[in-house]
Amino acid sequence: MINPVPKAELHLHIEGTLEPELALSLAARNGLALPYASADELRAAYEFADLRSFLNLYYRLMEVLRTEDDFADLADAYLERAAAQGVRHAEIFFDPQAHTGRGVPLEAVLGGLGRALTGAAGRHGVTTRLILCFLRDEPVSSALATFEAARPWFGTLITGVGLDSAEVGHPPAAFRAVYDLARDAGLHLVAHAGEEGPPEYVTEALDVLGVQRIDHGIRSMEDPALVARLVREQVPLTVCPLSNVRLRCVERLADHPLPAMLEAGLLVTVNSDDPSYFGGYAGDNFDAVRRELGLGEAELRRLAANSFRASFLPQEDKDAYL
Ligand code: ES4
Ligand code: ZN
Repeated sequence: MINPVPKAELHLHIEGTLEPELALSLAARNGLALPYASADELRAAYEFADLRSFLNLYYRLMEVLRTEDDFADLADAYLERAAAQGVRHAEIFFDPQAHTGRGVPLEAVLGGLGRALTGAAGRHGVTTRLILCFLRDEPVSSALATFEAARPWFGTLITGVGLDSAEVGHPPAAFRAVYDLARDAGLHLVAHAGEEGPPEYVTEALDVLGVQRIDHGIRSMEDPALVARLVREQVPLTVCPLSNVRLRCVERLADHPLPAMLEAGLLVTVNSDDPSYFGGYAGDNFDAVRRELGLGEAELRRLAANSFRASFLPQEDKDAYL
């Protein structure tokens, strides 16, 4: 790590931190068979044509997560790695429907994540937030049922909602009702938009869902009027450079729009998305953009400052980092 600058991680799916070694050991612990004999064999399967092909492996592999201890071990391993890469604050997504849909109780998921996150400040020097994501390629009725089931954890463990999974063909507006409920419950609101989907999905997430941040948002750059609005309103965009290359949203890192986004005055941050699958954690993403995009010290400091500004930390905590 060349640049372990203190930073906040704002776009991180906890299920996407499942490293091959942990997947194999959890499979063994739970008496499950995986069609991969070794971590290297598993890693060799990490070759993706697009978001859908990644999601297929992501959902397949998370089947090894069964018990409260599994979720605690997953999150604790992530937080230890994040701390080593300069992450001081992590706002973590999880996909409850991907677990309850295969029979894992919400109590096991949240019991395990809660245990790891509660201990993270003391164990790893990392403060945390947890954001419940709805799967946009599942029915809205499932999102609503998940939201109601998670109510006991609102305001304590869960402090926001998001929207993820297969984007194209699943515009944000369908989820208006559940976002209205989340706003009424005092939760923060974010959504993935403009990763593979068009700039119109970004506008919809802002206008119909009322989100405070856009996850990815790189395709906003295709619409100058939208860019002007995002700059004017200083809407944070949680950009994930290595993810964009691995999922072929961007052909090569050298072609990534991040420098143009900074130049335009957008409130962009650099994040890791699914670090086990995409080649690196937060610090690795910072290193990659410094190396491949020629960003200088001033721009890296700006990205780190943006990560705290765009976080859901209280202002006095942000001020301590800025
Ligand atoms: C995701 Cl990269 C990405 N996009 C949408 N949903 C996701 N879930 C996990 N990673
Ligand atoms: Zn994501």
